[in-house]
Amino acid sequence: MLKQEIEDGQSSLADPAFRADVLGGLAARPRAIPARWFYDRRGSELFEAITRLPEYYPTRTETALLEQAGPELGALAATNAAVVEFGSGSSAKTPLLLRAIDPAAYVPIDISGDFLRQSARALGQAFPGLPVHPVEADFLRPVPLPPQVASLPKLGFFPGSTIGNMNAWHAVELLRAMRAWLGEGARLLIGMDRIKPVEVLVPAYDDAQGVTAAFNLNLLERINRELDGTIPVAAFAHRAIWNAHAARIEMHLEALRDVEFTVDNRPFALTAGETIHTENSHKYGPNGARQLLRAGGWTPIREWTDPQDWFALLLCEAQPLRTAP
Ligand code: AVI
Repeated sequence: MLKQEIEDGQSSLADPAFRADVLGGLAARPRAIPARWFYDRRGSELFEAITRLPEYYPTRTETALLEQAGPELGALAATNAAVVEFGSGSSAKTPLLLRAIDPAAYVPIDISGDFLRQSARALGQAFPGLPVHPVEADFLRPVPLPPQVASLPKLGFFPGSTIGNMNAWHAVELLRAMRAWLGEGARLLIGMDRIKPVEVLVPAYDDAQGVTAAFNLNLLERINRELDGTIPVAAFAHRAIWNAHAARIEMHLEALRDVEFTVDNRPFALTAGETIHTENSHKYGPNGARQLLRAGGWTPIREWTDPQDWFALLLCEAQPLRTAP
């Protein structure tokens, strides 16, 4: 560490974007910190634990949908396709898709290099003949695809309803960017969580074992660890709220008493009851889902849902854009 950094109490290891988002987010009204910062090592482990919770229906529902859709996907997907997965390929879902469509190549894109190499290695072992071309990148920015897959038809894979963590503006921006990277004629298989009764939604984000609470509170621990914070973590509580108007679950961290702390030597004060907004998880009805995809340049061509209509898997195509009806 440089002397000035020691005096400032700053760690030279801290990600400057994390520091900027936290300092800006704590100073803003309403206070809010982007959900992407949940995923340090501990946060990623806690998220994996969330996906196994009895209350967290999305993962098991989507996995069952993929199993069910497998044969049809195999028939619908282009032979010789390159599967391009946006996000990690560590889950059980990727092998299900790869087995169903028997692609010519697999391109996992992830921001975490370690995680990416680990899951690419595991998939390489499970599918020995399959060329795997990992790309370490933030897929929220333009992604150069490996030249080896340039001439292959593309099937994008964006499972987990991660699109729901973006507001409509950013979701459409991302869908359009994916269309630009994958090219006209490409297909996209995307998981989207449905609007459903609040009695199902809220426990999925506020489970009895407190795993989601630990996941949310870990953000404060991370700030203390990486940005020299003095946040009294025990003075905050996890809140999961269904915002019906915006059709989203909101996660917040609520101050249980008046608190004062510093982050990176900057002072902050919250009064009891004030919150820091940490995540949105948007849910879509059938029409809303299809409209969002169309706005992003993707035409839905097939849809699979579970009997309770809790989750949807949509196959879309980047058809030529037309203005005439
Ligand atoms: C990653 N993402 C789709 C999860 C969701 O359901 O919105 C993140 C999550 N947050 C709390 N539980 C799960």
